Amino acid sequence: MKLLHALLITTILTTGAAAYAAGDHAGGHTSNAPAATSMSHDAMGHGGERMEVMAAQNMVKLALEPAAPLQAGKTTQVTVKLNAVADGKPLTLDDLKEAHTKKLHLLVVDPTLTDYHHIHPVAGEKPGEYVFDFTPLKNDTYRVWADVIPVATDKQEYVQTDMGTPAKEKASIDKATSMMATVDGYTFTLALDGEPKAGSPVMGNVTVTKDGQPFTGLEPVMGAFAHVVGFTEDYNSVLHVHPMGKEPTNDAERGGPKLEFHIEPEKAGFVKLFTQVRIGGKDIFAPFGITVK
Ligand SMILES: [Cu+2]
Repeated sequence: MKLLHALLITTILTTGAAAYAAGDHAGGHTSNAPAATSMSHDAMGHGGERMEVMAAQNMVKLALEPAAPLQAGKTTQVTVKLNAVADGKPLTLDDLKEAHTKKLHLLVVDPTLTDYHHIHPVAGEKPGEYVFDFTPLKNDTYRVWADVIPVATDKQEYVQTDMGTPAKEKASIDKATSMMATVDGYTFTLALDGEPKAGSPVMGNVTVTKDGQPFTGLEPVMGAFAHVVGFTEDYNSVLHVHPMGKEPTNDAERGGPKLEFHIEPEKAGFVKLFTQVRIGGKDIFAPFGITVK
C-alpha cells in the first residue's frame, strides 16, 4: 500500500466554506463548498469511486496578526490564531491531526497568483497560537488558507483569511498557458492527457530535467516526492492535487524524473499550478498556467 499509495485528491473550496474529507494520512483532502463539489479517487483499485461529500461549516476559525505591516522584501513575524468556531476555544497542536507530516499547513498567495508560499507555522507562546516568518515579494494583500484536520471532527478543512495591505492598483493575473518552468537550473515540464474541462478528471505529469537529462534526485518533502497546489483565477479556490505513484518510505529515497498526478477542476477558467519539490534540502516551486474549459 505504501509503495503504490495513491489516493488522488482534488479539492476545491470557496470562501468561508468547509472542506471535509475522508481519507488516510496522505489523503484526507477532499473538500467541499456550496459552490463546488469535490471528490477523491483511490487509484488503488477503486478507480472512479466517488466519496460523498457534504457542504458544512468550518469548525476552525483563523486569524492572522503580522507583528508589523507587511512590506515587500522584508521579513515579518506573523502570529496565527486558531480557535474553535463553536466556543472560541484555542486549538492547540493536540487538537490537530497530522497530514503530510505536519499538523498545520498554510498555503499563501498574492492576488497575481505568482508569489506562492507553503508554510508550516510552529507553536507560539499561547495555546492556539502559532508563528511563522513571512517575506512577501509584493506590496499587496496575501490570501492564506490554513489546511487542518481537527481531532474533534477528523475532517480536513481549509480556512481562509487575508493579511497585508491592498495595493493601490488592483493586480491582474497573467492567464497565459504555461507548461514549462525552469527554476534553479531545473526544468519542469507539465503534460496533461487531455484538455482540462470543468467537472472532468484529467491526468497530468511533470517531468524534471537538468541540463537536458532526466533528474532522479528528488528528495522527500512532507512524505511525498512532490506536492501540487492550484489556485483558480477567482482567487477564491484552492485545488489541492496529490501525486500518484510511489511515495518515499524513508528520507534516503529519491524520486523523479516523472511525477504523476490527477486533477479534477470544478470551474472553468485559468488555474495557476505550483509543483513543490525538494532538491538539495531546498524547496523549489515550479509554476504552470492552464485554462480549464
Ligand atoms: Cu504543508
